[in-house]
Amino acid sequence: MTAANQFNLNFKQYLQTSRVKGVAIPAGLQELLLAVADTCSTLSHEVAQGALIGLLGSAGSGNVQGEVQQKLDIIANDLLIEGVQGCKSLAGLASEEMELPVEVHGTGDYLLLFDPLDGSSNIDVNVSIGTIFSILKKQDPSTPLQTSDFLLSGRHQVAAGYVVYGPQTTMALTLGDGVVMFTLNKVTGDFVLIKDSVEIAHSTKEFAINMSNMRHWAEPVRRYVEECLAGASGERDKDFNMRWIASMVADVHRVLSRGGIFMYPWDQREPHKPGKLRLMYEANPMSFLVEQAGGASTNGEHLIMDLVPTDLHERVSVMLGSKEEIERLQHYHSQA
Ligand code: AHM
Ligand code: MG
Repeated sequence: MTAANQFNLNFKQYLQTSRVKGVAIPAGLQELLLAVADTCSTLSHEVAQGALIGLLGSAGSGNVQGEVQQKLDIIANDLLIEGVQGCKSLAGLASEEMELPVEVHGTGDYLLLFDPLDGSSNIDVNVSIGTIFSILKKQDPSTPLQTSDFLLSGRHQVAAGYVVYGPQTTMALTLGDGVVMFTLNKVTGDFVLIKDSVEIAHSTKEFAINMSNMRHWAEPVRRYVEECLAGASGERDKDFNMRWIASMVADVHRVLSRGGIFMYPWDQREPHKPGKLRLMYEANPMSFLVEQAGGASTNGEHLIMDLVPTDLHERVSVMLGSKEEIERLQHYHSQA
């Protein structure tokens, strides 16, 4: 993506002046992206208030995935729906928190998918959480919205990003021509460009995985991590560092910022499920960002972006980040 090379551009100015592979961003897409960013700006404010406005704790309900919903999961979901429903270009939306898609302007051009509040287990302990979003082009805008309209591979995404609510509120975005980052100016409520051409270094010494599941992993993942743990005295000839935030947004933000890999692979705790994370509104948008930053993303056998979903809430095994490490993991899977 190219825009006037000024790091004081706000998000609206950025969208108006950018070219994606030489082409201006369609007005309808600009409108939708701005609505998402504005809602995340509001949500950032709510997140920061926490207990002061009674936002912490469980909502006492469950979502379609059988997971306990936190109050903030529901608030974030409602805010996003309300924030984008005025967008004429939006045909419909789907969320981690709702079983079925919601029609917005049925025959619009775009479909929005989101995880309104990723990292729910971190809400009450004041650790970074976020919002993940993916935008698809509706294949036939003339037909009424159906769930099957959403079931497209990640390669069909026209935009994807996340907003991480941490010490700073930062948004990463790709429109298919590189990755850019914006930080929220909490005084003006504007996202301001802070980084263009985000690149993930091809090699790394840092990995992220929930080690408590080690005994349940498949052999290729165990082999990979054991080699990392063996450090300079083992196969890898270098010492590795490990991080696990338990918010995919925050872990992927670290990977985009300083390299590394993030894994939430299939494991034997629930062998019939392909993984914990959801393909359409977690793995696909993150894979689009990572690929656009020069990294790679796989389920072990296939690039995640190539998977064709059969279910809106489909789960997937995820390994993403620095290219050399992902290639190594793919190689171990092919040998197993
Ligand atoms: P969520 O969308 O319900 O918050 O679940 C997804 C999160 C990811 O952000 C994170 O990587 C993972 O779940 C952490 O899981 P675990 O607690 O098993 O380590
Ligand atoms: Mg999530």
